Amino acid sequence: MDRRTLLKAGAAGSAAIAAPFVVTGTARAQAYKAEYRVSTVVPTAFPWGKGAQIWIDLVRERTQGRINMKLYPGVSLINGDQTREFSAIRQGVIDMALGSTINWSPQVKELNLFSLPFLARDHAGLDALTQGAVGKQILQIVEKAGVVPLGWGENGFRELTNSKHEIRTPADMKGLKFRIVGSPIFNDVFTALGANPTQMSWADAQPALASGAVEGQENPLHIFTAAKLHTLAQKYVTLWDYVADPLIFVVNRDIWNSFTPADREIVRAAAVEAGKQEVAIARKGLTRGDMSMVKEVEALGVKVTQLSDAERGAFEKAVRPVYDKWAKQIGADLVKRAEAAVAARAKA
Ligand code: X2X
Repeated sequence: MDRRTLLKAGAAGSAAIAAPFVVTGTARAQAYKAEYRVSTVVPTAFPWGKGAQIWIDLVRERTQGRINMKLYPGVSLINGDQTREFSAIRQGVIDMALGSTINWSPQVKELNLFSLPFLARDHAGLDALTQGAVGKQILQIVEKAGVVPLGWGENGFRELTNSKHEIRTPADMKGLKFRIVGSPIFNDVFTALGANPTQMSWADAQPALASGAVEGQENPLHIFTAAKLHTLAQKYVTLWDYVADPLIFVVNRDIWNSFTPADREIVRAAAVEAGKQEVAIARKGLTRGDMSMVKEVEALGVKVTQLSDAERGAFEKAVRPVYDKWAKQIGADLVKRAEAAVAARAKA
């Protein structure tokens, strides 16, 4: 029996229900599944996986186990193909997720907003985007695209790493083979910088780095340390903060509709709370007052390069045509609103 049939059976109060728990007493009986499968790309050794687990634990506790969620990291429900995650949630192959805007942007073009190079600039800029009117609009777009969004988390600012030499200028990237993530905007950015980009999943990236098939990649420092990228020949890191990668907590629409209003509120509030905790974990050691994460990476024998504003500006200038091209595809109005929100941000 598939889930839809199960829900109908539940509504009709059929004895054929396979779910172990049925909520009664509301106008319509709701059939709950024995387990709700929560997808992430990385497991609980990473802030991202931790955030999903916090959500899961909060919901279990507050529903007395009525809603039993389980983490499926490695996008294992779709064989690691992270760019298919959004479609899989929409179709019900995945019940719930804490997912990256990058991975969902092939289906929701507006999510490329966050991949516009050098848009967010810093944590305050990212907060100005996700926590304000722009963030609300993005969640409405995600909802229209067919899933129920509940709140924001964060993977982090994506930094440049490679096995060959220090990168301080776009010229240093010339010809270097980079693994890039699944949205075509990354291909445009790395091509504009003179590098040689190849799109592949995170699962494929690690063996490709190990074998030297690719020489570099870009990911937040918490991904770098948890995945031990220094053991995959990544000896040079450049902190350029070119793209911030937010995460969104979502639920499949049919699953959402099957919950009682009270349980929906529990699931939503738990996502918002887990998001707040997760963002704090993702920023640990990467704030102005505490940059201990940089020391942690250096202690691994890695050279960490911090750019001056002028050096960063050279990268920004080189990718400007890509920014302008994608701003049109994302929607000029949305991009303007986002730029204004970042410009008006409270500077820490
Ligand atoms: O694939 C990546 O680089 C990762 C883990 O950061 C995302 O899923 C966007």
